[in-house]
Amino acid sequence: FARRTLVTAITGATTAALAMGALSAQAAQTVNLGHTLSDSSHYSVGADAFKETLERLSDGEFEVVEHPSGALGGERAMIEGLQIGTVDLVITSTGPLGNFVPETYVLDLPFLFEDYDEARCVLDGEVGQDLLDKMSNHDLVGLAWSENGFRHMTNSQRPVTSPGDAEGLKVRTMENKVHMEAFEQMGVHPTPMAFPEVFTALQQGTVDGQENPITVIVATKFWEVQDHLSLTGHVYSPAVVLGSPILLDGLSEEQRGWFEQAAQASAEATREEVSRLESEGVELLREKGMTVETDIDKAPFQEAVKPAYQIYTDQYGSEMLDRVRASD
Ligand code: EAX
Repeated sequence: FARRTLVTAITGATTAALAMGALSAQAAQTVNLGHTLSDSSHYSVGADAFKETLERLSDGEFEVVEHPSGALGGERAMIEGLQIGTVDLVITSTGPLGNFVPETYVLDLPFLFEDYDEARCVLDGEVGQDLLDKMSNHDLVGLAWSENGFRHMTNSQRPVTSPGDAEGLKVRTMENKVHMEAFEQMGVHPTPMAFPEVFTALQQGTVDGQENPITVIVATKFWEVQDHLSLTGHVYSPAVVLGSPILLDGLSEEQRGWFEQAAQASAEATREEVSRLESEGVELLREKGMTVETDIDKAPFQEAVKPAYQIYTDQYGSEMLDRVRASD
């Protein structure tokens, strides 16, 4: 706690010094950055890195104010905010993004990536860049691919080690039709919901379960309302640093470059935190009383969700999927 206070004091002093330096020229322009997770989460680590980098590179010309815990709304609402300019920057999963940029749905297919290396490699390569570029056709600026992590299932009813165990459970999903389709194929009842509502829905028993990366389960204290965790790793959940075109299109090339570098630094810091918590987090969740099923045979889950691929390619074709598969 003392260390945290000291860090805050130093950061505060640095920010004040930067701001005073900038004041002689012009007042710092405040930009807001929203995300749905708590201020102890990997997104917050990413937000801190963004703030530090942008304020340093711009020599105090910009000041970043972080709004964690869904203070600016759920992810879908914040993306809408970017389009109309009420929100400047967002760190979000791809959960609701396909509703705006359908090209990103390919990334939401279950069991698409084998491990973190493979996912990061695709997102950092040509396909990832292409998807970021496409966002500008939908009134969004894709700044960098960040990370949420591999998603795992939790529920309040029973340990789950097979699709049969999961059958009949009411599970909150993100507002993403590729995810919903996959869960339906698995025999669970998908209930789409914005993240800020999930904790209460679990607490009140509106839904039996949810699925999220270890990082999110830890940062949201889901152990208080969920007894069972299964390391299904059924889908990789990318995150992305998005900007508002209303802010970014008005900047000089140099200024825009600062935002791009800040987003890159944010993504790197977030990925590091995901990797760190991936192992430590499971231990913590056990200590908090959750049963943890680690030995999951993924084959029956993969088999169960297979029709989701056909449904995806019927609607969107197979070009993006082929490109992802060719580049990992
Ligand atoms: O982006 O909605 C979700 O379950 C997301 O994983 C979470 O908000 C982090």
